[in-house]
Amino acid sequence: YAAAFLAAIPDKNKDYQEVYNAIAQKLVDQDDYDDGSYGPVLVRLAWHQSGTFRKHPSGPKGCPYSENAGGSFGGTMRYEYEGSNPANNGLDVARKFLEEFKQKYPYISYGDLYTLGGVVSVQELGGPKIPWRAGRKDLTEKDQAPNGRLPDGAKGADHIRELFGPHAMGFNDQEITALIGAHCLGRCHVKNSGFDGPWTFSPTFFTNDFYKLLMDGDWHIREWNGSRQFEDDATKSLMMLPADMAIKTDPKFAKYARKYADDQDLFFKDFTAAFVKLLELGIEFPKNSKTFNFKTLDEQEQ
Ligand code: CCH
Repeated sequence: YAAAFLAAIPDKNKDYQEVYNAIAQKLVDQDDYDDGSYGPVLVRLAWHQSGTFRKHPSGPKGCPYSENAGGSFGGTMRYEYEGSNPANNGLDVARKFLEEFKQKYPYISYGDLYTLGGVVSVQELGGPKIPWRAGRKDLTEKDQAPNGRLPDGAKGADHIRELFGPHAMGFNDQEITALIGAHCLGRCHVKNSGFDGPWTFSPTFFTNDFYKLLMDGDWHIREWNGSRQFEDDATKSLMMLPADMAIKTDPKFAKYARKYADDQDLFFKDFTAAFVKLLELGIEFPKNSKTFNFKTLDEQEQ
């Protein structure tokens, strides 16, 4: 096996808590975006930059990490091809939000910055602590993964398993179910995806509400001119994608969704492990590389 991308050992003088704080403070200062936070779109950027990783990329056979392996290592969504992938519609907003930090802290790579933005957002919006490591390196335009590796919201359980599963990103059913709980945050925008609306009543708070609403609520197909999506019977103000609904109707996914609906601590624990794995797909960190456990802004004030 060829080696995975080998991360650099971060210099001790590079203060990533400082970068964390700067991003977190901008989230607080610019609270007039969307539902009141850039956090959700930053989480989606971290995920879409990471989710292009494939164990068996369509490069030369037998060399799983050879070329175009994808993943967050190279920060390649800043380039035209990957940036304009329709699956990444709307993520220019997140990249623009973060760009000033690349200028201000030139030691941070784009891959580190895009993943760190997701970590800051999960933590600052009330989610679990996400241990994070630095050392991704900027790759070139040639290193962009082929488009078509990110999941389609209109599809169901087979599609999700194929794109996240052992032959693709390497996640099992439990991890897939835990990851999709990030839909507690944010919303769908017609101009980006053709879908519309938030999954929860509190799209700027990281909670297990996605599972509670999905599992305990009743859902019907929304009558409208847009893409096929579900609407809650109770208030007709929330949405689920066909892909989300697969988590309820597929018994193997539903088993975990039920647990997460009943136990937010368990969701936080499992989400953390799966999200760290996602952000580090295809990357080999040196043995002595440091794991950052960032303090939130609130914790630092105390
Ligand atoms: Fe997602 N997601 N996601 N998602 N996603 C969308 C928005 C967010 C799918 C489809 C969509 C994950 C998995 C999946 C977020 C985090 C994660 C949208 C709307 C679609 C469509 C985009 C728009 O219109 O702006 C599908 C399909 C899957 C899996 O099968 C995973 C995994 C994560 C993170 C761990 C977040 C956050 C958003 C909200 C973004 C925003 O701008 O509010």
